[in-house]
Amino acid sequence: MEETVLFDYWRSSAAYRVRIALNLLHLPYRTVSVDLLAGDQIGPENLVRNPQGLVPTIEIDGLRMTQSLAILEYLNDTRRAGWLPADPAGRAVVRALAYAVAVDLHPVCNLRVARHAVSLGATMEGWMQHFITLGLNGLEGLLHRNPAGQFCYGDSVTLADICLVPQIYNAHRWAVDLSAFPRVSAIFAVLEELLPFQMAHPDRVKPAG
Ligand SMILES: N[C@@H](CCC(=O)N[C@@H](CS)C(=O)NCC(=O)O)C(=O)O
Repeated sequence: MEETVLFDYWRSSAAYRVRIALNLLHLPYRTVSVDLLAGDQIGPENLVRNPQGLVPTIEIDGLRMTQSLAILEYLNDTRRAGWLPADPAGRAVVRALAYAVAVDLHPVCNLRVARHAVSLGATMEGWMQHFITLGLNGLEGLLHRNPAGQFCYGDSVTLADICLVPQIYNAHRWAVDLSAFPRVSAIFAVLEELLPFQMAHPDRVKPAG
């Protein structure tokens, strides 16, 4: 069987999503670090694998893939992970929760965006706190529409949970006040106890040195 390789950066929340997914599936993989602070993402080697100049990229099943949500859906479909409900309405709800984090909140907090904002006079902390708070506020409201269950949607892990945990890591990193988000906080408290999530935590995968 071909080796699975994840091109990753320890603090990247998009890569963190994929690490969680691989761990949930017990899929062994090797990591190649792309140092975002050193600019490796826009170096020629990474641009060949990821023309957007981003992480993550994964090599799996003889394929090379980018975009964490697309990777999660590929893993879900090929490994029958069950990260999307069986019914179309449920799938739409879970995707909406995942997109609220990965498509709306996360991109404005991306390194290249935040650095540009800082060059225009924002502070990194102020920018992050503003947009993470705004994004989590919307997510909290969406979650209250489906209050049953210990996770974002019911009692099994979905794409939404895989997106939530890296975002809360970032919220903690930037000292965002989460007291106004009780449902987000309660779900996170359950998820952070699960081993596949713990093993994907940036502190567990940070390269030595
Ligand atoms: N939509 C992409 C986003 C990937 C992304 O934004 N990656 C960030 C790290 S979380 C990155 O590589 N940033 C490098 C940069 O901004 O220069 C995905 O989900 O894979």
